[in-house]
Amino acid sequence: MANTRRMLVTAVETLDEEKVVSLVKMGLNNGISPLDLIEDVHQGMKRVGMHYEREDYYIADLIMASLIFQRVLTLIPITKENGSEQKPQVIIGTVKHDIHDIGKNIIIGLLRSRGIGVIDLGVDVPPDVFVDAVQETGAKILGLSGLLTSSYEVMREITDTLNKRNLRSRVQVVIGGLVNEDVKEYVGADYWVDDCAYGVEVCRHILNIDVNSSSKTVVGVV
Ligand code: B12
Repeated sequence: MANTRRMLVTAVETLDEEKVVSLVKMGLNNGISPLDLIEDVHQGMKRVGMHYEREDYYIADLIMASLIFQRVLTLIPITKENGSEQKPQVIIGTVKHDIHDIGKNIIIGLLRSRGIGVIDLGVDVPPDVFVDAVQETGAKILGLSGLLTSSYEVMREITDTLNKRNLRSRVQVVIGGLVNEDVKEYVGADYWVDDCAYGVEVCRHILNIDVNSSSKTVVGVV
């Protein structure tokens, strides 16, 4: 099983679509969890990004990688919505100037499949649109996705605007994508996530606690 997973990361890295497809099918048949398979493909995508940075891959290769991921998602059943979705409690979008949406769409699919209502604002979303959505819906979680360095500034503008409009205490801000603890601090967010299983756990955790609680510690990962 560990071998299949390692081979999957490499198959994505080398953009070998047919091998990726057969390894994902093999993994599912052998009982590897769909979320683990998604994370393996995610790791492979990160390696594709590193090749692009080193200039031995080009933009066409990034596009190819995203097509491979989209195909993988058609093989993995977990992103199907079920019928019991609740009133929207989570707002998610990719921030202004950024059009990366694969991770955002995975998280949205996972949350909906667990009955959590999500409003998807799409990609390249201006700060005011996020803030208006918080005000209008009363959602408890604002999820910001961003994979570009320039996205951090936009995320910060969003939390600044929430503060100015006295809405910050009404919502927990979760950032995802190419983010880390430093970015979380810079942005003024509550949580950062770069793994889909953990992202779902964070959202479930927030929805089960008093939003105004000062505790930001997440207990347990799926
Ligand atoms: C595929 C890809 C593309 C595709 C995107 C297709 C699409 N529909 O999304 C295309 C070809 C369009 C693209 C374009 C560009 N890209 Co690009 N791209 C990538 C690549 C290889 C993979 C991204 C991806 O889909 N990963 C898989 C998903 C599943 O991972 P994820 O988004 O991180 O999501 C996971 C978690 O983070 C989390 N998550 C994500 N969002 C959220 C939100 C919430 C609320 C939560 C809880 C969780 C969560 O859940 C997901 C599942 O685990 C990355 C490399 C990398 N290191 O990531 C470069 C990368 C992001 N791209 C990069 C660049 C430079 C570009 C371009 C500027 C290239 C160009 N010259 O035009 C453009 C920018 C376009 C724009 N304005 O946005 C750079 C960014 C560098 C930087 N630091 O700014 C990267 C890092 C590559 C690199 N190393 O140089 N790209």
